Amino acid sequence: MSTLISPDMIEVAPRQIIPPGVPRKRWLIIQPKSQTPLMVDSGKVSMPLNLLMVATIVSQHFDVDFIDERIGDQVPEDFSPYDVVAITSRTLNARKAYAIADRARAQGRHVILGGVHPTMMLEEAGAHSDAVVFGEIESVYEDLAADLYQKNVKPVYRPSDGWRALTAFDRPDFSFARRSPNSKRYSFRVPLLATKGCPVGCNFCCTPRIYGKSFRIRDVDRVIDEIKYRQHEAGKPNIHISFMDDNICFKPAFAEDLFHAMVGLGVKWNANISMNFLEKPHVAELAKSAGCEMLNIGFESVSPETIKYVHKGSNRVGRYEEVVANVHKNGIAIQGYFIFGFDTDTIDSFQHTYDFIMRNRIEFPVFTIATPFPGTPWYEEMKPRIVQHDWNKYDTFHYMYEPARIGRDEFLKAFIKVQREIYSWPNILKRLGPRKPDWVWLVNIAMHYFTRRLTPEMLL
Ligand code: B12
Ligand code: SF4
Repeated sequence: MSTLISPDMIEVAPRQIIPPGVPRKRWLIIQPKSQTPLMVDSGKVSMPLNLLMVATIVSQHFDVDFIDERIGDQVPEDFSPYDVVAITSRTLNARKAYAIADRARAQGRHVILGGVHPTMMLEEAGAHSDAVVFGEIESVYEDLAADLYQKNVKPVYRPSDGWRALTAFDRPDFSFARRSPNSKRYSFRVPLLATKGCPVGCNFCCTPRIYGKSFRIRDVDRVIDEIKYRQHEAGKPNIHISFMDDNICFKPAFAEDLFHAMVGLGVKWNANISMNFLEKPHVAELAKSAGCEMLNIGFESVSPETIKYVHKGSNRVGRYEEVVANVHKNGIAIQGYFIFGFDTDTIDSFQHTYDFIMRNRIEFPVFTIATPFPGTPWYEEMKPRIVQHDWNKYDTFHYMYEPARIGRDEFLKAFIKVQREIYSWPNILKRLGPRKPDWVWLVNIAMHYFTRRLTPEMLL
C-alpha cells in the first residue's frame, strides 16, 4: 500500500544561518535625509516602515542599530562597531546614501544598499556597495544573511523563484525607531502594510518596474491582529493608521473583507487607492464605516489625453466628479495628486485643474512636476531632453525637461501661480467650507505659507 504525502506535510528544517561558534554580527541600518529644500523631509516625518521591516527580519540573526537622519539622528564618523552598514535610498537621497556608503566601505565595512533607487539602478548602486538588494529584503533574506556569515557576499540579491507570499511577513518591530531620543519627530500616524504591488502600469511609476504585475495580499486576520497590537502599544483604540500600500483596492474583494473586519475597531486611517474602485458608491461607504478619514487619489491630470499618455488605465476623467462625490458624501477627505509638465499639457491645463479642484472642493491637493525616475522606460524615452541630472532634485518639485507645448519660464510661473491660488485664504475657506477645525485645516495653513515662499529659482 502506498502512502500519499502532500507537500504541506513535509517539514523543512530551519536553515542554519549563524555557523556554530561564530559570534553574532552587527548591522547599522540608516535612513538618510534628502538634501532637497522643498518640504519633503521637513517637519514631522512618517516612521520608515521599509527599514523597520528590514531591522525586524535582520534582528533574527544580527544585532541591529537604527539611525534616521530625517529626525536628527547622527550618522557616526566611525563605523568600526559594525560589520554591516545597510542604507535605504530613493532617488532624492541617493547621493547622500552613496556618500555614507563610500565612507563605510573605506573603513572596511560590508555595505548593503536597498530601496527603490538602488533597485532601479543596480549598476550605479553596485559601485558604492558590496551588495544591492533588488526589491524587498524578505524575499532574499536567508541567502543574504547566510552569505554575510560565510563571507561570501554577492553583488546583487534578487529572488530567483518569485516574490515571497506577503502572509509570511512578520509584524515590524517599531522599537528600533522609537528608541531614538529624536523619535518625537515622527508623525503620530502608524504605518501599516496590507497589500503590495500595483499592476496598473503608469509609465512614470517605479512600482510596476520592480514588482511587475504581481499584487500580493496579507491575511485579513493578520492585518487586524497587527492593528489591535498597535492599539495595545498606544494604550488607546483611536490610533491613526497610514496604509503604505501602493493601491489598497486592487483586489476589491480583499479590500471589502478588510474594511468589513475593521468596522468597530475605532481606528482612523488613510490609504492610496485607484479611482476606478470609487466609481462604485459602496466602496467609500464601507471605507467610512471602517474609519477612513482620507483617501489619497492620483488624479494626475484632468486631461484624457494626458491620462492616456501616462498609461493610467484606472482613471476615467469623465467620472472624476462622480468619484469625488462618492467620497465626499461619506465625509472622507481627499488628498489629490496632480502632475504638470507632460508633453500633452498646455498652459490651459493649469486653469482646468484649478477649476476642477475648486468646483469639487478637493481638501488637500498636491501639485508635482512630471519626473522621469531612472529605471523606468519613460526615463529612457525622456533622457535626451532631461536637463536635471542631480538626484537630489528628483523630489517631483524640480524642473526636469521642457514640456513640448509650454516654455520653461511660463511653465514655472504657472506651476507656482496655481498653487498660490488654490492655497489662498479665500480659496482654502471655499474648499474646506464648514469643516470643523482639524489637521486638514492645519495642512492647508502650512501649504498657504509654503506656496508663498515658492520662487521659480527654487524649482530649477
Ligand atoms: C507610502 C509611500 C509614501 C509615503 C510614506 C513614505 C515613507 N516614509 O516610507 C509618503 C506619502 C510620505 C511618500 C512620500 C514620498 N514619496 Co512615496 N511612496 C510610497 C509607496 C507607495 C510605498 C512605500 C512603502 O512604504 N512601501 C512598503 C515598504 C515596506 O516597502 P519598500 O519601501 O519597498 O521597502 C522594502 C524594500 O524596498 C526593501 N528595502 C528598502 N530599503 C532597504 C534598505 C536595505 C539595506 C535593504 C537590504 C532593503 C531595503 O525592503 C523593504 C521591506 O520589505 C512607494 C511605492 C513603492 N512601492 O515603493 C512610493 C514611492 C517610494 N514614493 C515616491 C516618491 C517620488 C515620493 C515623494 C518624493 C513624493 C513627494 N513629492 O512628496 C515623497 C518622498 C518622501 C521621502 N522623504 O522619501 C517614489 C520614489 C521614486 C524614486 N525613484 O525615488 C515611489 C517609488 C512611487 C513612484 N512614483 O514610483 N511616499
Ligand atoms: S496607479 Fe499608482 S501605484 Fe499603480 S502604477 Fe499607477 S502610479 Fe503606480
